[in-house]
Amino acid sequence: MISIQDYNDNPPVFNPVSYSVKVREDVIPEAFLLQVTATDSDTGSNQDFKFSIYDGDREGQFRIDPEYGKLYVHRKLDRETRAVYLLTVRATNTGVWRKLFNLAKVLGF
Ligand SMILES: [Ca+2]
Ligand SMILES: [Ca+2]
Repeated sequence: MISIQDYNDNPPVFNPVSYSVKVREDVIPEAFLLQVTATDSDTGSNQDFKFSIYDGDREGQFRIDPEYGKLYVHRKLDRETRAVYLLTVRATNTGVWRKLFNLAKVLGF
């Protein structure tokens, strides 16, 4: 018998790859906004990945749960300071060999 071992040749894939959410400026910190979703077609530890905010949130206004991809408001928003956010979120394989990743866009307005 020959058993073929899995190699990490597939990055996590977002589905969908873009999201949008309307946010009220008086939303309380730690309010849940939306959940991004991704899947990885490898097996074992090669299909494990974590979510992170990759770009678009220099002020740290948002926070993402690394395991489940739930996006939260982290700090109070002020529409008069900034009315639109375009975040790039990333799903990255956590295995030791290859850190494959993909990106998705989240528009908040
Ligand atoms: Ca594979
Ligand atoms: Ca993978």
